[in-house]
Amino acid sequence: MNDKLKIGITCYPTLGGSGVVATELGKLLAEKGHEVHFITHSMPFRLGKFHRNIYYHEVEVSDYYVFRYPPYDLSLASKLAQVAQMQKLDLLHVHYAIPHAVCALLAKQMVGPDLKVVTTLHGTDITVLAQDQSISDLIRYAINESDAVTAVSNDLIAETRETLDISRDIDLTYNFVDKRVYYPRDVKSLRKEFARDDEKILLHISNFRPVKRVTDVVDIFKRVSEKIPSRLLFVGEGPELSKVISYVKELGLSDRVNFCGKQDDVAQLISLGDVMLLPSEKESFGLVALEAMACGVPTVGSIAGGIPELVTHGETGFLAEIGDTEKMADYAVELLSDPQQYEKMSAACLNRARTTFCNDWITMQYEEIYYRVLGKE
Ligand code: GMT
Repeated sequence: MNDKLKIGITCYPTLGGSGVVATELGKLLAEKGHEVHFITHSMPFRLGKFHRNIYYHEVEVSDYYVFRYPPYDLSLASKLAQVAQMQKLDLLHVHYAIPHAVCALLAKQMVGPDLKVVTTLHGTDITVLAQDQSISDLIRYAINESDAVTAVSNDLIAETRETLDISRDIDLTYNFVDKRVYYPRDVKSLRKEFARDDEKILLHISNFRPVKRVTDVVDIFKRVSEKIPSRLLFVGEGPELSKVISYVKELGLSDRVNFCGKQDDVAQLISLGDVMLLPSEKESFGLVALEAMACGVPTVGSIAGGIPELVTHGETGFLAEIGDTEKMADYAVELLSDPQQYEKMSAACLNRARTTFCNDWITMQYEEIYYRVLGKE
């Protein structure tokens, strides 16, 4: 089946992994000839320059004086319906059940049943919001009423079923990275600005939310740096940043830790690293570990959520129980002090990223889901 489709995509345009995956998917679908319409409150941050077949429709929130809270959800639903009708969209692919799937279902009611709704679950609406009784019925409704639902790991599918008592089909569609962007970059001269030749570089990239356990990253690094000359690069910003900066100072590590702030071209920075640290408490997938894998950089992290589906323990990285920073540090030391094992693991990373998580393959899976809901199999 190679009918060209008209697809509306809604995501959190500025939010970490889910925004990146939604935007990259849109770009890949557009390259394949589909017409893609992003319907979001601001330009998705990875969209960048002009792309053929891609259109952007901004959701403007009405701030009428009777509203105590500006109704973003209603503005989005109304914009989704308007764009769907005007552009004759075949389907809306929304990322996150709350609020996006609920808004898409409302738009479908307005437009008619031919407009299909595909919802992708990324984690937080299941692992956090669904615990809240006041909203869990709405999340269940959004999931059950979507024409198709996908989730980014088997772990998230299991948690969705268990938490919300859901029995409908949920398609597993792993996250992916674009192999033309994520590959081992030649960063020899840039590396000199961050570390001496005899030093290893450990990396952590996140939005510094409490679930990322960023102080564990510092603990792991402290132990590693006692045995191996090394440096730690932090990329990203978020609520725990000040706490982490103080902790680094308190442990006397300031001269070996760089805070790089928010960065766009992370493939370049990841290629500087020898190990990615991801000791999260919750992680439905862990896109950053895949970005590292695609650059040949193994991850040392936690056995949390979907991470073990992505990082094969002993092959493409090492995993320990959440909070076991001692073990994670031991694994990192083992890896960094054995060049042969490192080379083997780095090669396994490249191979796994280019097969199981290949962008062509995952894009095709989404297309199959679209054709299925449209009855065009
Ligand atoms: O991790 C975050 O705080 C951001 C969040 C997002 O919406 O981008 O990440 C979630 O979706 C990503 C893309 O599917 C996954 O890689 C992350 O694991 C997931 N985060 C959590 O489950 C905490």
